[in-house]
Amino acid sequence: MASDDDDKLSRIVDARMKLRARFLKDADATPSVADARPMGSGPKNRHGMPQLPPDQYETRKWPVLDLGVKPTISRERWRLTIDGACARPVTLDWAAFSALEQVEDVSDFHCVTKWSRFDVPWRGVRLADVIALAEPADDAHFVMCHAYDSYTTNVPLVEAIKPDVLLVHTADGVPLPVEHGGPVRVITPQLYAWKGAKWVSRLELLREDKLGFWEERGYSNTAYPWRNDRYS
Ligand SMILES: Nc1nc2c(c(=O)[nH]1)N[C@H]1C(S)=C(S)[C@@H](COP(=O)(O)O)O[C@H]1N2
Ligand SMILES: [Mo]
Repeated sequence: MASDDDDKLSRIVDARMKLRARFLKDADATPSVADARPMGSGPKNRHGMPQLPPDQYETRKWPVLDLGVKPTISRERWRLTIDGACARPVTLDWAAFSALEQVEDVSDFHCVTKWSRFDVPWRGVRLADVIALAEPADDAHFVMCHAYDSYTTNVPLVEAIKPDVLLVHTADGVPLPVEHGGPVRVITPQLYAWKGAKWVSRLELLREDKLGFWEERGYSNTAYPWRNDRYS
C-alpha cells in the first residue's frame, strides 16, 4: 500500500514530467538553444571557450544592482508562495525548501548594464521543481516572480523550467549575501540578470503575460543576451 509520502512523490514527479513534456519542443526553439553559435551561457555551453554575448565585457567582481532597498529576511522568516493558475498553491518555509532536491551548477551572469561574470558556482533548487509542486494549470504559460522589495519580473514558463534556472541560496561556496538576494534568489543564465528576482517571495503562475517592473519601463520582454535584446 502506498504511503502518503509515496503519493506525494509520484504526484510531484508526474507534475514535473508533464511540465517538461509540455515545453520540450518550445524550449528547443528558444534562441539560447536554437541559435547556431554560441549556444547559451555557462561553461558547458561555451565549448571550453570564453565567450561573451554582444556588447558585454567580463568582470571578475560581482556588482550589486537593485532598487536601493535591501530587505533583510532571515532564513527563519523567509517564505516562498507558489500560486495563481495552479491546482495546489503552496507556501514553502526554509525547511520545506531545503528538503527539495539540491543541485549544483556553474553558469554565467549577464547584466543588461553590460558586465558579465563567468562561471559562478551556484547551489539551490531547480525553479521547475518548485513550480511543479503547485501543479500548474495546463494553460499557465508565464510566471511573475515577486520579491520582498516589491520588485517583480515576468518569465515565460518555457524559460523558467530550463534546468539551469535555479532558486539559489549559495554562490561561490558561501550563503548568498543579502545584497545579492539572500536568503534565496532566482537566476536565469540564458536571460539577462534582471529576470532573476533577488529576495524572491512569490511565484505567481499566469495564463496571460503581464509585465514586471523593468519590462513595464521599456526593458525587453524577452531579454536574450545572445541577441543583444536589451530594450523594447
Ligand atoms: N528583488 C529584486 N531583484 C532584482 C533586482 C531588484 O531591484 N530587486 N534587480 C535586478 C537587476 S536589474 C539585476 S541586473 C540583478 C542584479 O543582481 P546582483 O545585484 O546580484 O548583481 O538583479 C535583478 N533582480
Ligand atoms: Mo540590471
